Amino acid sequence: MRKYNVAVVGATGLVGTEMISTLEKRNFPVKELSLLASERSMGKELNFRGKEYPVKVLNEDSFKGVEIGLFSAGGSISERFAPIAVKDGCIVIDNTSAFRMEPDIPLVVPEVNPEDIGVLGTGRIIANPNCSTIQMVVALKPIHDAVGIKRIVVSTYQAVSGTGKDAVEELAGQTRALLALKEPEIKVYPHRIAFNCLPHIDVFLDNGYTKEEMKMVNETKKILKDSSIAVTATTVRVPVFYGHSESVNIETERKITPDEVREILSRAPGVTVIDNPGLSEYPLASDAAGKDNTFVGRIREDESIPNGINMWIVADNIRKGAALNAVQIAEILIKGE
Ligand code: L14
Repeated sequence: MRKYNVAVVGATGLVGTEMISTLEKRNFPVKELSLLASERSMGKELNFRGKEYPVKVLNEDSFKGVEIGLFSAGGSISERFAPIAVKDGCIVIDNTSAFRMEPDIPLVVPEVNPEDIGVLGTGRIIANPNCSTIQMVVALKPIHDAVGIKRIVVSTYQAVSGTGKDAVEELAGQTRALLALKEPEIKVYPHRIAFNCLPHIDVFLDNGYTKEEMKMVNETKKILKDSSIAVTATTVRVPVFYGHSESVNIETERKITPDEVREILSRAPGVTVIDNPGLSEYPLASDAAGKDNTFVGRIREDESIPNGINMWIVADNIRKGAALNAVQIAEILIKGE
């Protein structure tokens, strides 16, 4: 079996380290692994398959001979280095929002639109969607195929790990401080996140929505290839370390019952239905953390309209929301080889 030279850009971050362990866990055929990060990570080493790999400083020559580049070092790094990698013949799987809405760049969730990945070929960019979008479309695609979705109203409850290590430390530090009756330090978010909910993820736009909310709106239409679906989102940061939760309301073209939704989703790739309210069983961020699948529960009729369903969708934002989705894209890329 052919093996591939792979680079991880942003290797020391939460998503980068998860990408490395996902490549290992899924036995991705890696020939040479190149771990790239900023100056700050100089001197660090990371383990892959029992061997220590030095972290190298990302520069313009980093992509010579690299076939697949998994990027998760922020939008401005992708904007600068993805075109350089592409020129060197590398396929960039980019986890930032830098290229997602470019018409010529595929935006892919393997369970939803694998046909957009194509074959390895020469250098180009494939975008990995936003974490909140990924888990939502994994659950909604089979329903859209069955009865057509007209409108989606989503509110998210997003973990701090989406922001990175600093934010994970900030939630832990603020929680410790408050329980010790000390003043919490506020650095990463505009307000205290411990014991709080912030209706503010990414920056605010002119229309009053956040960029995170508009990513959910626009990416959903692109991935489902249906610009007629009406989508509106409210994205909220909650004091959870790992796992995004979403309250999702859909209006469908044709009637579908909660039982039919459960039946369809129980057969859907990448989905696990947990829906026994009588036993207090429903998806929880604490259970989804560390798992690959997207979990769906609280499936019930929206009794306020003729064709409406409410549900609760949860996934590990670092895994399916980022690292796993990117590695799944790479797996499909090399399948055609
Ligand atoms: O990939 O949770 O567009 O702060 C940017 C914001 C990922 C999550 C993206 C967060 C996101 C992130």
